[in-house]
Amino acid sequence: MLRSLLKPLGLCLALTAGLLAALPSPAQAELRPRVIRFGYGLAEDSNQGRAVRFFAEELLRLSAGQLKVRSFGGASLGADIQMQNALIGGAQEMMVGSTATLVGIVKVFGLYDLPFLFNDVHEADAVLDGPFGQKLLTLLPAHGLIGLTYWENGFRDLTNTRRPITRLEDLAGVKLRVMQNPLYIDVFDAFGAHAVPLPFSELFTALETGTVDGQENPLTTIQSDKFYEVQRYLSLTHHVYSPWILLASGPWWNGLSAEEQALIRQAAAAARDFERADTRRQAAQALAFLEAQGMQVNRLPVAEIERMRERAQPASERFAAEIGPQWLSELQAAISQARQH
Ligand code: TK8
Repeated sequence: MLRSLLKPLGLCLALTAGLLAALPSPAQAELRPRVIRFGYGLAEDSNQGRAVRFFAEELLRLSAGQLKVRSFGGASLGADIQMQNALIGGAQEMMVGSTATLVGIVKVFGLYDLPFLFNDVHEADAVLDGPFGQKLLTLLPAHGLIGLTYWENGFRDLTNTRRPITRLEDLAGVKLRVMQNPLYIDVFDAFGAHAVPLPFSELFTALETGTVDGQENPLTTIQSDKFYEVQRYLSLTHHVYSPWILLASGPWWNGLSAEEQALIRQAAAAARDFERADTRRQAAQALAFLEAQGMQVNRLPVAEIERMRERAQPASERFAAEIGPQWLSELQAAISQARQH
């Protein structure tokens, strides 16, 4: 009896809920159906690809289906630098890529590439999400880019086909691909390697054909982009903590409503948290995977890491002087503060 009374009530409630959902909420009224072309460099099956898919789903959900991301992995829209320029020109809406390749636009971003800056990911999170990292993002809009948030690429390690790198001298004569960033060229030349700047999109082929002997990237990337197929030695140097940055096109961003911008920021923040957790999970398993693929792994003695740090010093000082020494002091202060917590 009670059940038969409740049934029509339930139906009625369901109908009302359906009607309410169909009416635009105030936020939705400010949303237009949009397709966002989002490019990235790594394989679709990578920590980068997974996070872009998470971002897309989150944004679709938050915007009730209005803001649709079309993602393009494997640098199919172009390498980092090309995509940055497409964003500046308004030909592409969003991307994620290395901060290191931004130096041609805002040089100060090279600060993150100073070797042995962060001791662990918690220091990196605190600095990137704190006032220092956010201040760097504010330098981008003047150049036609919006920096939304930092994701983790991770600590970089060395691979090559020549020999295990156990001390600096082992790098002598090794043709090593580096990112397109003068500080990397300077630092690896100072380490004794022959640094060759190349876009990430050309790296696998360059390794396969022997154009270069080696490269440096986080373990997660060595796994996802299958560098283990063409590289034998893996040396755990952890020489740089590399952030990724989620970027939007400035001209496009300025045409969005405040609500649309807020939803994109919200999805970007959620994707950052997802990405860091996912990347750290993968990083914890990647070494065993790479060993199982036949890579020969070595760690470096602390004294040898210390020698690398010293050898990189002049290049780091030259870079700090070029951008203005106050930037490095500010960054060092932010790191010290992060270390106290
Ligand atoms: C992907 C690159 C990559 C970076 C590199 O587009 O170039 O080595 O580590 O993640 O940004």
